[in-house]
Amino acid sequence: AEDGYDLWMRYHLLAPEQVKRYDSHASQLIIGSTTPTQTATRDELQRGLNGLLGHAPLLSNDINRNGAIIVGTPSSSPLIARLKLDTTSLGNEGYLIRSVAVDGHTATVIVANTDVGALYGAFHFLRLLQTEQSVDHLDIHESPRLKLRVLEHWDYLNGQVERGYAGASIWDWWKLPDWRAPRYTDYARANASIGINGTVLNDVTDGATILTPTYLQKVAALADVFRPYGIRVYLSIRFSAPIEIGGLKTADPLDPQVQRWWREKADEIYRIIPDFGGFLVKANSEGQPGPEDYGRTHADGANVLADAVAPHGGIVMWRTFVYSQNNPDDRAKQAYEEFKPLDGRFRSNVILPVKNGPIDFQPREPFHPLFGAMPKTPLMMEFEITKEYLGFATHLVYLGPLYEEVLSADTMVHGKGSIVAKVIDGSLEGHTLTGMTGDSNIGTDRNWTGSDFNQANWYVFGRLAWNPTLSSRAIADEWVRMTFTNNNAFVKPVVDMMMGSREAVVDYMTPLGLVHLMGPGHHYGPAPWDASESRADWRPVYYHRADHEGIGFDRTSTGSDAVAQYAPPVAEQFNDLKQTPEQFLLFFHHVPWDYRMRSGQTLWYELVAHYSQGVDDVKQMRETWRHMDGYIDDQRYQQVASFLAIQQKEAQWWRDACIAYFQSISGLPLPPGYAPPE
Ligand code: GCW
Repeated sequence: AEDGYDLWMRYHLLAPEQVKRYDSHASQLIIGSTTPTQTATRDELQRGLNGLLGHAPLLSNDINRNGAIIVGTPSSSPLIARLKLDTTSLGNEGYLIRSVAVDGHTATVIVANTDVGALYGAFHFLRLLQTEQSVDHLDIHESPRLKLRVLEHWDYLNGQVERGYAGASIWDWWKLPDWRAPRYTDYARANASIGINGTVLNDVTDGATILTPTYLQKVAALADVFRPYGIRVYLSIRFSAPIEIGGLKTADPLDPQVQRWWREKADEIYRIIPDFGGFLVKANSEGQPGPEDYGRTHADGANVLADAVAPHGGIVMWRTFVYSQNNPDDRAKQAYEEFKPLDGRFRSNVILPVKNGPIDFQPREPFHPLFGAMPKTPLMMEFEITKEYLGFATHLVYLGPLYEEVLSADTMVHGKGSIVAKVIDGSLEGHTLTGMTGDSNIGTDRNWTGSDFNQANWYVFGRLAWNPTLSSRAIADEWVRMTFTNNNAFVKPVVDMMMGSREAVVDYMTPLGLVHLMGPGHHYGPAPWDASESRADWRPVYYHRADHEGIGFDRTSTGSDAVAQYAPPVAEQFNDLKQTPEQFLLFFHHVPWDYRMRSGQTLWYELVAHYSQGVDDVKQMRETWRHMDGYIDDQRYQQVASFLAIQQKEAQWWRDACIAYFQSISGLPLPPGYAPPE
């Protein structure tokens, strides 16, 4: 049955003419199997080629016919060493795939400096076949642009997943460390196939229990399963752990006892997990404990942990998503205000995850002003893969365009071209500690992610973490081919549908720069009127600020002046009503309802038009999908169709609720000819 479990690694038999085409490039497989990673690579190639071609190539030690596949490193394979390929620029994780002649025979070599690099190369080679690309005259040279490519699981030890819409946590803590579910291996394969090399197992607001000896044994078991696939394990830690499980009176980072406690805890962890990645921390945010509880800074807090893991080569990811205070002024400013002054005060093994936008993973936000603002500190991108604010599991929203929009946004800190991708790949300021982290959408659902199309968001995250300048359309294209079919009659319309899906959700939820109109707490469905939360900055009304005159949050120099956190050319643009891109209009400006938009329409009419457009787009998506019947298996086809029906119903709910509410505030009539809600 096609339940989506195999993700993009389906390896179904290709069409006969494709099999024929690739057969001549897969006659023999020459690959070592002395390390666990080599074995995993061999198994994957055999499984993949067996599936795609109907038979696996002969495993051999020597080349004796045309069309061999030779995999390995110069140090593990004498055959590869003899080729004298230049691998210096590949680093530890890169690879070459090249068509060569060896001893008078044609061959494809997959070469790296490490076993894991070769594994990545093997997955790339399989992808070429899965997407029916040529494997003649190959000369591929790949290495990751970012060092840390991390999935962050917001999983609690009780199995619950914060903002998870795909079932429970896949970590079965009760049965670990003894039972290592096969699913852990499949998880590692999926991640390795897209280059993800780190996983944070527990939620950033999880307690301190995971640091106790019993749980560390369980963590070590998972680390053992992941290690052959090049994946390191990280843990979220609770800053008050020295009190909670250490019996200390304080967690003050400048207290010598606290420092010793963290050092000893790190030593203990590395004794059983020698390649442990390090810690992830959410401190002094949304009620979490942190160094500020003791009058210390984020740098003091991060550094005590950094010093503890440094002797073992570990790192600390110290999150910048902070808004501990009730923020009557402007929550969007807080991260910058707290962190910018600390630039240069962090140890060299600290990296700061920064969410893509200054609020919180909204359907659209401008890029976060911290990007480019902390030249002396490595920053990593934090994207949310799980669709907390984008319709949970059912709505079809491909996040590639969102990620790409942010990565290609120009911070202008060193003039034109200072794009966010260059901040996080380290090239703008010369950092070598670089990375991207994604808040995972994975759970115990058979299809892992709650819907088939949500798998694409895991996929695109990994591909962009490998290379943040890739095109989200190209990634969607390869994902569709691997996940569904190579039939162009399917691929083309489905990729178009995916590419448009993000703008659709922006339109039916939060057009023109609006944010956070979702129901507080659960974040599902519209509630722009909601003022029930005790905290001002948890109320939708705090964000849209609609009144009789107009709508939007004034973040200009006459308002909260959040624009001043951007580099001058960007600040100037956002500060000016006329120059602000309309997609960010209400994020930066409080605009009169009768303001003339570029289209010539009033803001009010345009707002209504966007909501309608969003619904129309979803109708169009359903129509597109209706024509896809028969191209793929019925099981997945039907579920997507049902989910699109839910999405349409809910897009209408969003449109009608938001228009009705905003109309009650603006007091304006609906545009002439506006169709009444069905
Ligand atoms: O988006 C918000 C979520 C919280 C989450 C927080 C964070 C882990 O609503 O559930 O907590 O972000 O990123 O810390």
